[in-house]
Amino acid sequence: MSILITISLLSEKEGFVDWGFAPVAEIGESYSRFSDYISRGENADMGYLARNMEKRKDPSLLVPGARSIICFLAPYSSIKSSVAAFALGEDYHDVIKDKLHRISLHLSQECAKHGLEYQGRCFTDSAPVMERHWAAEAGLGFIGKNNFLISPKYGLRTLIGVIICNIPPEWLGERKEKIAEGCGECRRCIDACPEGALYAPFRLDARKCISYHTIESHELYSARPVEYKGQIFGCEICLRACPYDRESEGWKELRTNAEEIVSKSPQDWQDMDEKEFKERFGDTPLSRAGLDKIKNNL
Ligand code: B12
Ligand code: SF4
Ligand code: SF4
Repeated sequence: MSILITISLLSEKEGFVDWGFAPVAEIGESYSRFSDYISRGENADMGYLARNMEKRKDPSLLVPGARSIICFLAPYSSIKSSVAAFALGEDYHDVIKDKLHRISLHLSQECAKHGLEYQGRCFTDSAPVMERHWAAEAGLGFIGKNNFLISPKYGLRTLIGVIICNIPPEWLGERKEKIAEGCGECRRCIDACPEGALYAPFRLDARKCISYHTIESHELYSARPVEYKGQIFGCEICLRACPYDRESEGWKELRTNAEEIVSKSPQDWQDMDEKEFKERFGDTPLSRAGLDKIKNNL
């Protein structure tokens, strides 16, 4: 069995809706865009984004001998609530990484049959890997003006998982063609962003972004820097404005708490104590912000 068939089968078995790969190379234009974004201070207080810049530019610094970047798309639901839909179940970092690790283990066994000692690492979100750039390079979608990796077939409700490994790209079969930009004259996402955080095509200033302030910023504000529009964790306005967005059930692991969250009133959150929060939401993305922050976001 070739490595190519192995990945297709494993990707399907794990429930990813699409996968593709690109050869490892230094990043050009996307990296300049990224470093300009950092120079303008648009990363707000996410200091980690400004670290490990050289690894972001050159993924072979993350995995010695790296040859291929294999990207996977994980679908999540379109359920609407005050919590962004990706956060309505288990923590996607854990769910996606478990799946990627299982795939990686199989790849290591396949490589051994071909006389290659496999080296590979799995990433989703938490490392200096430019995931949207690589998913676009792998032919899984185009970068929309709202910054999303948009799959014309599967929409925007996809999270990206990545394996960087030493498998030669020629073992992985034919590379998918890159998908042409699909926004055209549309600007709905920019017009919809309530705080002007998305202030021009492909330009997002996190200092004005509801998602940043409700998830990533550790500050407990006495005066809000932006209006949250009823969101207590994340924001989907520039996602829902997009004509490529569509209804999605997504993985069930990523919506296990949906019913409970949808039915919760602000008072229910206010009345919750740390013990209950830990029991109910300890293994979910909400724990990243913590209960005090969520109460501050109400
Ligand atoms: C930091 C971060 C955030 C920050 C800051 C985002 C920002 N743009 O400033 C905040 C907290 C605001 C955030 C919000 C969200 N995030 Co976020 N975030 C990240 C993280 C960790 C880094 C992204 C980053 O470096 N941003 C800085 C910008 C400048 O880089 P970029 O977004 O990668 O864009 C690059 C490419 O798109 C390319 N590019 C852009 N335009 C163009 C145009 C052309 C022509 C070309 C060639 C290239 C190009 O160059 C850009 C600069 O390098 C990634 C995971 C990762 N490791 O990549 C997840 C990630 C981007 N986030 C994700 C998600 C789901 C979200 C939210 C939807 C969550 C929510 N519901 O609240 C929102 C969406 C906001 C939005 N419109 O982007 C997903 C996106 C999946 C997808 N299909 O695109 C990612 C990939 C996580 C994952 N593993 O799935 N996020
Ligand atoms: S996530 Fe919300 S605040 Fe941030 S850019 Fe999109 S619409 Fe604007
Ligand atoms: S809303 Fe329009 S401009 Fe924005 S990403 Fe979607 S198609 Fe592109």
